[in-house]
Amino acid sequence: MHFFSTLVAAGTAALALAAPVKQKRVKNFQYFGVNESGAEFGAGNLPGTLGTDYTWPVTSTIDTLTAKGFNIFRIPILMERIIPNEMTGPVNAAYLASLTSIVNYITQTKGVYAIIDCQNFGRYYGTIMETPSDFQTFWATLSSSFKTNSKVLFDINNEYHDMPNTLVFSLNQAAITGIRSSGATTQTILVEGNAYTGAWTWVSSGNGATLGALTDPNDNLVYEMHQYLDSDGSGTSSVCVNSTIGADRIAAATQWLRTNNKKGLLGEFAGGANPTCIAAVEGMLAALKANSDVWLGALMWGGGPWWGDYMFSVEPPSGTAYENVLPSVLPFI
Ligand SMILES: *[C@@H]1O[C@H](CO)[C@@H](O)[C@H](O)[C@H]1NC(C)=O
Ligand SMILES: CC(=O)N[C@H]1CO[C@H](CO)[C@@H](O)[C@@H]1O
Repeated sequence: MHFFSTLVAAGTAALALAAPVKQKRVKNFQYFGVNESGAEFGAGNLPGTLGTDYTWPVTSTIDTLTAKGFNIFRIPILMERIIPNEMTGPVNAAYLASLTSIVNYITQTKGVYAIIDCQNFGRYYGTIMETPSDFQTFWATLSSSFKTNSKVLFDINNEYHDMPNTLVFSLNQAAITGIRSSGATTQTILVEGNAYTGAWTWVSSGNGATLGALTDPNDNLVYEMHQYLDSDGSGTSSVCVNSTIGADRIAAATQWLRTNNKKGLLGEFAGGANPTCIAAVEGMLAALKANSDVWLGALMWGGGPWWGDYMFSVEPPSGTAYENVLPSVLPFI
């Protein structure tokens, strides 16, 4: 009886303490979640047909993963679908309505965070974006629809690659300016780098040397990096290099974040459903946790209703990684 009432008292105290906290953190990090693919599928067919070329994440998955403790979902979209034909044009109302619906479900119904991610690799209609001022207008238009929702994070562009670092800098800076000018001043902005924004090459690619100088009038930038654990770091093989490769590959980026007084988010990671990869993922998550002053969290790649038997599928109820990798991730979040 005494034991029981102590527990009740402790629980009540914890509730009383927890009540004023507005932001919903996970235990070890500010953010931990899953990418939810679908709306960026079928990029070879633009604009594409909903239900044939692309789809949207399903709310039951958000329910399941939120119940497991995850508090952030990254929603990849295509720039050409949200603002077609030219970056300075208007939004496509139907695509925006679907995006808003899933974002509102995540942020309002579930009370957790949603990342709006332009999954465009620094390209628009397949061509490297060369005009930062157009990209500034693009982001001013897109962000204005979400400016009152502080649980949204804006992910400027997914995985720039094979373009000048100076252009990556200019595009990011223009997008930051566009977002803030639209009145979206409370949201975190996620900045990605060149070389597919790999954590393992953040310093060696020159991303660190160029992107550290980005400025935000609202001082709310987070550097988003991705890390896969196969030999070329591309996330195309279920074989990981070895059991320590996760911790090894984030070490230099961790040092860069700390030295430069920046915050990071590991926006994509995955490993195959096998013991070496699971050990490598666990080692990486332990290293992130040990450095959670600079790493705000991480997101698994990836969920979404159309992955089928994809090796990294975190989609409930039977995705390969949902069944075999996610249970090893949960203790770290
Ligand atoms: C894993 O591979 C990395 C990269 O080749 C190497 O630096 C590290 O020492 C290896 N770890 C083990 C335990 O062999
Ligand atoms: C590792 C991996 O699958 N990365 C994917 C990220 O998302 C884009 C768009 O869905 C894919 O093209 C990448 O392969």
